[in-house]
Formats: sequence, C-alpha cells, structure tokens
Amino acid sequence: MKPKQDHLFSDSGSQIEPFRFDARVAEVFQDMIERSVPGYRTVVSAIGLLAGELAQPNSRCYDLGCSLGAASVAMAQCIDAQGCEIIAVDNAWPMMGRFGQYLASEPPPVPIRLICADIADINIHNASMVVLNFTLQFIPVAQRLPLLEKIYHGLRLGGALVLSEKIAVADGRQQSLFTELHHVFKRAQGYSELEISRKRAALENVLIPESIPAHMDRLKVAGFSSAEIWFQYFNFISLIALK
Ligand code: GEK
Repeated sequence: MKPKQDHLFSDSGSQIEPFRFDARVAEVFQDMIERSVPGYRTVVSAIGLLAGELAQPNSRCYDLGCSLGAASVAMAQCIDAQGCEIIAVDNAWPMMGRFGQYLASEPPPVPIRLICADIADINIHNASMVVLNFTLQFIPVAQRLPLLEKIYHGLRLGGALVLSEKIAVADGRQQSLFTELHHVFKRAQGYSELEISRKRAALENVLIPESIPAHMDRLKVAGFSSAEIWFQYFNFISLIALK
C-alpha cells in the first residue's frame, strides 16, 4: 500500500510546536523519512545486508528507535544465522502500535520482539548487532556516551553498532552548503519552502547533529576499537563501529 503523504508542515496559520513522534507523525512517517533523509532507503536495505553478515547464531540484534520497523524488517529478511531474535525498541506508542499491526499481518522470518520504552532504560545483552538508525540525534547530548557504553558492553566480541546520523561540520561555508543541499533534496522530493522552514524550526533543539570527529571520539571513549563510515549523502552518514 502507498504510504500516506506528509503535509504536516504545510499549514502557515498554525503555531510551530517542537517536533514530537506523535500519532500524526506516525501516520505519515514512512513518506516523511523517505522524502527527508537522503539515501534512507539505501541505508535501510544495507542494514539488512549487514545483518546477514554480522548476526551471530543464538544472538540478538537490536533496533533502537525503530519507528515503524523498517530496519528490523530489513534485518529479519537477511539473517540466516540460527536462533537469532530482533529486539525493536521505541518510546513512541503510535509508532509501536503501527509496527505491531504490520507484524501481525506480515509475520517476519526471524522473530521481532517489540519493546515500548526509552532506550536509556532497557538492558542490552548478547547482541551481535545494534542499530541506531537516525535515533542518537534525538537523544540529549549528555546521555549519548552512557548509551554507547551500554551498547558496547551488551555486544559480543566481533559485534557491531550501525550508527546513522545527520551531521554538522565545523567549517561554516561547508555547513551552509550542506544545509542548502539538504533543502535542495527536499524541494526535489516535493516539499515547499514553507514546509521545509517550518519543519526545520520544529526540529530546532530536538534533533541535535554533531560532527563526525565528535561521534568518532565518543565511540572510542565508549570502548569501540574501530569505526568506519560506509555511507554519506550530503550531511547524512552511516558508520559501522566494531567491538
Ligand atoms: C528507521 N530507526 O526508520 N527512546 C526510544 N526511542 C526514541 C527515543 C528514546 N529516548 N528518542 C527518540 N526515539 C528508524 C528511524 S526516527 C528518525 C528513526 C527520524 C525514537 C522516536 O520515537 C523515533 O521513532 C525514532 O527514535 C527516530 O530506520 O525521524 O529522523
């Protein structure tokens, strides 16, 4: 079924509230993220391929901030290792409700367990792969290192974290160029100037991007022995960090 189109920021009359993952967002989320995050589909399908490589027998794969479950479903379709379980976590009930309905109608080839909770509050244990696909950017900066430390400790040796983020860059001219290029992408996806500027205002102080060096330094402090970027499209990246 074609996803419902996102027009949430097209009304110039309403007040701009800080962005929240509520029922209205959940209803249009698939269309919203595909038209807002350059390369989103590529990243999701690559997460499936990575899971095919990295998932170890009798281990867990975590999808933290799973939204409607795109990354979990991609992983489930590619994992061959026996005895794996996918744990999908999100603290937005409207997202989890929709993902649960989808799973009831399309049972996945690998079991997916849904947990509606803050990712700061869950245990991570016996993981061979953990995915933070555009989620860490919504976590308060001070909570990011404790979360990555918890992920590191919950991973098996040889396990991997896949971290996808919107990034900021230090050079002012490059930052302006990346921001403009992202807006060019959104315009090409059919978003109007009004929608782009209202969504940007709603995400101010909600989505906090950091630089690649800031991410790399934090991953090292958390214990990861190496991290490499495998994808970049304008100011959106995805990296693999190995334990
Ligand atoms: C995808 N990974 O389609 N605890 C749990 N969930 C959270 C928290 C938190 N503290 N903070 C935010 N979220 C998905 C896309 S979207 C990215 C991820 C975006 C959840 C939030 O409810 C939302 O569903 C998700 O993180 C971020 O592959 O919208 O740009």
